[in-house]
Amino acid sequence: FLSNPEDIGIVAVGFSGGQCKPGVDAAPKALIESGLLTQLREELGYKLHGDDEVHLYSDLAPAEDPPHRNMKNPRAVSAVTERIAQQVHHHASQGRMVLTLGGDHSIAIGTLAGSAKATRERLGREMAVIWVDAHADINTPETSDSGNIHGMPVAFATGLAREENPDGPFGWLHKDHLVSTSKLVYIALRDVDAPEKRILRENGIRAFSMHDIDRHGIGRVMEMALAHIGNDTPIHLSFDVDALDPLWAPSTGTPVRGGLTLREGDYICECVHETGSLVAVDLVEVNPTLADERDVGAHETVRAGCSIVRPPSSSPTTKTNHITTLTTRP
Ligand code: HAR
Ligand code: MN
Ligand code: MN
Ligand code: MN
Repeated sequence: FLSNPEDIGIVAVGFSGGQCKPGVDAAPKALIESGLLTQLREELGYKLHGDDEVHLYSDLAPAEDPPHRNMKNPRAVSAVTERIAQQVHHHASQGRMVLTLGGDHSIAIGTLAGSAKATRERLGREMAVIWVDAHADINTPETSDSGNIHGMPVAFATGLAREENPDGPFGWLHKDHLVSTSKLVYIALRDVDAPEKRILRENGIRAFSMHDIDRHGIGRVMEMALAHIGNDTPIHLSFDVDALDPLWAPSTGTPVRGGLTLREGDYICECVHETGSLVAVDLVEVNPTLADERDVGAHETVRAGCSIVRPPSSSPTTKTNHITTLTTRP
């Protein structure tokens, strides 16, 4: 049902206001300079749409932005995500797959709103979300300890953190923008706050932790995740680079050990791509300024991010990437 599966809308957002560490705003530029978009365009033959500009949205930051419901930078994050929602909606309405390069994970309030609304309007369908992350990002402003909005995007996207005042921060979110908790699946969780565990349990949200991946293997976990979503359901994939183990992606604001291998991360994306139902992808939380002593961390993390976004170069529709030549004996 993707009318233009070869067309990708690019939204590059250098925004860091959903958390407190500077540097995550430099990610889109670093990803683009390392050749991500050139590869999509020239090697893989996608038609890219966008304004070839990394949006910083500094103009949207209000002069004063005191805490609201305990959130830090509430008006700035609200204004930026509202703008992102419009951009994503614009691309998705024309049947383009939308690739958003963040930025911290608060930007997903905008990407999910834009693609959920466009999917309803264009396909008359409710979209599913696969959230790949070490964290559940489902704190409400009231349950969050940190007040950082990058720990809350799923609560806003599902309506669990609804703003009653339509003129208040995030008052722009309407029911057309929302995602159902029954269509949400988590993969790679390993650092979930106590109130978040309660929210997941009370809403019956499907979650595959690192423990589940160890027990069943990533192959079986992807089968179960996609079975939960159901065939032919439009999918928005939101990939936080901290889902990967810090061995592969150390340059991120809140690394948690015991994560996915780069191959497991790639495999998740390949499986979702193979469904043919992908409507949007976010890649977030790459922070190229948080390098390790040898200064290889940033480079490795950017490379990992590129690997995650890039679809398999042998088209999965031809199934050639499943043929393993290693089993052919002379
Ligand atoms: N749960 C914590 C909070 O609410 C930490 C959130 C974490 N960071 C992220 N998001 N990188 O995935 O503040
Ligand atoms: Mn623009
Ligand atoms: Mn996240
Ligand atoms: Mn995370």
